[in-house]
Amino acid sequence: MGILEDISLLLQKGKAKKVKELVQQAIDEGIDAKVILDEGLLAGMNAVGDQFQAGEIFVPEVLVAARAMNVGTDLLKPLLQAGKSEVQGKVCIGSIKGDLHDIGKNLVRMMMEGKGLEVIDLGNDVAPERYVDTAVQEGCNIIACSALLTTTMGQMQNVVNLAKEAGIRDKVYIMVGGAPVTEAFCEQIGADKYTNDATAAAEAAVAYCKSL
Ligand code: B1M
Repeated sequence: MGILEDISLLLQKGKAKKVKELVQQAIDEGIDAKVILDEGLLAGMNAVGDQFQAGEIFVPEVLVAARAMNVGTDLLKPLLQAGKSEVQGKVCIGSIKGDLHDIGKNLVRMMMEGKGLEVIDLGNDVAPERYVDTAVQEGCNIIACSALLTTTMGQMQNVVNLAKEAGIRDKVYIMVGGAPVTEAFCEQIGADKYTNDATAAAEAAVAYCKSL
């Protein structure tokens, strides 16, 4: 069994200390940080999701796996952020109202910061008003919303509507993402950009800011 599979399996068991050791070992062996993230940590987290859906594990097990994921991601952070560029731009990001999932949102923030963008992290369970108020007060170029639940993604429509009401719709680029979100949904709610992963989100944010 390879080291990436070991990382995935240990993450599924919530063994944060072991995950940390193996992620460090994988880094020392010269495995690319993105590969460790995708084929080790994220593969493990997806398996956790499948087991949870199948009723084989429950919320406490998912939580310890999430903790192990965060420990591993922290180690990869400096490597994933290498090669910071000098782009100017301010983003406010959060997991949408009703949604407590923040691992994906944290990855998006990390990748955006890694590209040199200034990111205001509003946390999770963020009301649409808060994104828009922050964008107005802080002069954000981008509002970035993450949703992991089909029951919360609809709140993103309220962000778009409120940005219109606040008169900032033409000044702010609204980005959406998260597992249940799609390109079609992005178009349907009148948001500006859907991306399916953190790297693509950061690249799209940079491309937008450079176009200003
Ligand atoms: Co929950 N959960 N969870 N959960 N959880 C899911 C999402 C679920 C799919 C599991 C399942 O049933 N298979 C399911 C949702 C079903 C649905 O709506 N379709 C689910 C459920 C039902 C629930 C609860 C309702 C369970 C309950 O209480 N009965 C509950 C809801 C709580 C709430 O939010 N109100 C709940 C709770 C939890 C925990 C708290 C235990 C924990 C979250 C811990 C935390 O985040 N701090 C948790 C977890 C960990 C998961 C799974 C297992 C993993 C999610 C994750 O972190 N993935 C998840 C199953 C799964 O996804 N396979 C599941 C790794 C992360 C990196 O991926 O966030 O998708 P993701 O981010 C990706 C992309 O989506 C993208 O970039 C990342 C990759 O680079 N991305 C963006 C994300 N945001 C973006 C924004 C962008 C662009 C890209 O632009 C702005």
